[in-house]
Amino acid sequence: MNVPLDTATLERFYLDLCRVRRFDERVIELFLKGIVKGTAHSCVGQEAIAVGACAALEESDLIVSHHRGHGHCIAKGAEMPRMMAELLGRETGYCGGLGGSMHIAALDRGILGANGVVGAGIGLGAGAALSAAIRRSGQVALAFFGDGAANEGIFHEASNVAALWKLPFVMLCENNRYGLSTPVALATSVPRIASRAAAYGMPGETIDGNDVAAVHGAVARAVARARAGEGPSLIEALTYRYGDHSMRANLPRYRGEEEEAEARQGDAVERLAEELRTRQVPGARLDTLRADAAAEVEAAVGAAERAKEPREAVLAPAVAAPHIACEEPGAGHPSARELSMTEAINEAIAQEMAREPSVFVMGEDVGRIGGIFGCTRGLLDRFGADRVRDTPISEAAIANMAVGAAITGMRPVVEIQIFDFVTLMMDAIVNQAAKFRFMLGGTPRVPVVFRGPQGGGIRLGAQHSQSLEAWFAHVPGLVVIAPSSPYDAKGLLASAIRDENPVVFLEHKLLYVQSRGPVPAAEYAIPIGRAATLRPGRDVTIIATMAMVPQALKAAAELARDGIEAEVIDPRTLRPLDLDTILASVRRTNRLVVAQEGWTRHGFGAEVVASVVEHAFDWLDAPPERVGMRDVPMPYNDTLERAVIPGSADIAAAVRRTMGRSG
Ligand SMILES: Cc1ncc(C[n+]2csc(CCOP(=O)(O)OP(=O)(O)O)c2C)c(N)n1
Ligand SMILES: [Mg+2]
Repeated sequence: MNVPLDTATLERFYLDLCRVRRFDERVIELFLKGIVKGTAHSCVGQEAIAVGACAALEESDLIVSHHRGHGHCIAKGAEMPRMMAELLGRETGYCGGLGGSMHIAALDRGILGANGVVGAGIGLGAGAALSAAIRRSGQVALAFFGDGAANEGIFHEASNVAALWKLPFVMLCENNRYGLSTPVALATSVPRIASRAAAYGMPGETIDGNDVAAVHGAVARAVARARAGEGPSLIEALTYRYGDHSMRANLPRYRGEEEEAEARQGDAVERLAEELRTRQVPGARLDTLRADAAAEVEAAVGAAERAKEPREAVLAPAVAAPHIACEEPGAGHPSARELSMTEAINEAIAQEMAREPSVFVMGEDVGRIGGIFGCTRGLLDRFGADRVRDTPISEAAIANMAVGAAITGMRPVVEIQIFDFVTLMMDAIVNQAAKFRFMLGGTPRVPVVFRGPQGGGIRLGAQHSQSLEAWFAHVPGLVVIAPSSPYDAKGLLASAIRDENPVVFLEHKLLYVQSRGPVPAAEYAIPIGRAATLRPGRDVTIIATMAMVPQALKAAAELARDGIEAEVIDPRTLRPLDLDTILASVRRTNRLVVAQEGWTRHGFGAEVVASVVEHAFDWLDAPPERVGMRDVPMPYNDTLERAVIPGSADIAAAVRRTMGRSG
C-alpha cells in the first residue's frame, strides 16, 4: 500500500518533474543547435521514475544511473549548472568536460554515474550495496536501468549475488517498451520483467512508472526492506519515452503515431497537475512552479555557456592517481625467510587486510578452500566471511561489483581463478574501472586489484594457459604488475592494494610452486613502475617478464661461460613501464632482447622494442630481438606445449644473434 502523500510533498514532486522535463527539453534544443555535442538521451516522458524513486532515498543513499540519466541526477540533488556545463563540455561541469551526458556523476550526492554500457550500472550498484553492507553504513544502493538492460548477463548475475548476500539494493527497471528500436516483446522471453525476480528469490513488482506516487511508494517499500537487511527487490516501472532513442535521431520510424499519442495520455506531469488541482492547488501556483523550473534551467544554460572549455593540461593527470611513495627493503633483507610465491601472495593479502579494514577479498573458492592454488588459504578463518567472500561463478558480477565497492570506500582484491576467464570481466576492468576516474573528471579513486594466475607449462590447454598482459597494458587507467619472485610478489601486491588505481596483478602458475626465495616477514611495499636489474652485464640487455625471468637468468649464466655478459632486467610493473632503467641499460650494452611468454606478435615485448627504437635508436648496434610464444593457442600435448613456450635456449640464441654469433 502506498502511504498517501501530502499536498506539499506532491507540489515538490511537481516542481521536480518540471525541472527534469524542462532540463531535457532544453538539452534537445541545444543539441539541435550543435551546442550539446555527440549525443544525449532524453528522459522526457519518464520523469516520474527518477523523481519518485529519489524522493524515497536518503541523501546518503547511492544511485547508479544509465545513459538516459539526466533526470536521475537532478532528482538525487545534482546541481543543474554543473550538469548543464558538463553537457556543454565545460570546465565547470561535473566531470570537467571529460565525461559528458553518458558519464555524468556527482559522487558528493551519492550519484555514482550514468553509464555508456547498457546494464553495467546494475553490477556497479550491487557492488555499492555490498560496500554499504560491509561498511555497515546503513546506505541503500539503487540502480536504474532499462528494459533492454534486463537482458544483459550482468542483470542476472548481479540479481543472484545481491539476493544471495541479501544486499541493500533496489533494482529499478524503467520499462519504456523499447531497447533502441526493438520492442520488449521481441527481446524478452517473459511478458513482465518483474517476474524474473522470482527466479532469484526476491520480490518483483510491476508498477505504473508515470504515477510518481506509485513509484515513490514501491521504492520506499523496497528501500525499507533493503535497509532492514532483507535484501534486494526488483521494480519494473512501466513508462514511455516521448522522443527518439537518442538526440542523434536518424533512424527509420519504428513506433506507430497512434501508439505515441496513446502513451502521452498517461503523461506524468499532467497527471500530477490534475491531482494537485483536485486538491485545490490553484492553477497559478502550478504555473509558478513550472516557471521556477524553467528559470532554473535557463540560469544553468547561461552559466554553462559562459564557462570555460577545459585545458589540455587536465588530460594526463586525470588518467591515474599518483602512486604511493615507498622504498623497498631489498630481497637480501636480513630477516628474510624463504617463501614460495603462493605463500608470499598470501602473506601480502593477510598483512594488508590487517592494516586496512576496507580491504576485502572475493572470488571463486577463495574462502573455504583458500583458492585453488592456495593464495588465500587461512584468510577466511582469520578475517571472517564478510571480508573473504566465496562468490558464485559469475565473473562479470564479481568484477563489476568490485568496481562498485571500490568507488564507495572499499578496497576489493578480486581473485580471477584462472586468468583466461578475465574475458568475462572485460567490461568491468576496461570500460568501468580503467575509465571511471577519467570520465568523472580526474579526481575519483578506484582502488581495486584483479589478481590471478596466467601462463602455461602445466598442460592445461588453450583456455587455461594464456598470457594476456598486453591487452591490459594497452589501456590507459590500468596499472599492470607482473612479478617473477616471491619477494616482488609480496611487495608489489601490497603496493597494488594500497594504490588508488585499478591494478591487474598477474601471477604465473609455474612460479607459484617453482619460485622460492627470500621474503622479509615485515610489511613492505615495492614502488609501482620500478624495474629490477637482476644481473648486471655489459654486452646485451635482456628484458624478461614473469616465467621468462628465470629462463633469462639461466641463459645469462650459460652465455657468461662464452664470455657474453647479459644484463637481465625485470620490469616488474608493465604499466607504468620503467623506461628509464631499460634505456639506460641499452645505452650501455647497445643490444636488446625481450623475452615474454605471451605471443610475440603485438605483445608486450613489441612495446619495449618500439620504445627503445624511438628513444635509443642511435645506441643500438644490432636489431632488437623478440622472444615469445609461437603464434598458436596453447596445445595440450606436453611435447608440443614445451615446443611453443620459449625457454632459456631461445633467449640465448636470440642474444647470440644480436652479437653476430649465430649457432
Ligand atoms: C552493452 C551495450 N550494448 C549496446 C549499446 C547501444 N545502446 C545504447 S542504449 C541502447 C538501448 C538500451 O535500451 P534500454 O536498456 O531499454 O534503455 P532505454 O534506451 O530504453 O532507456 C543500446 C542498444 C550499449 N551502449 N551498450
Ligand atoms: Mg528501454
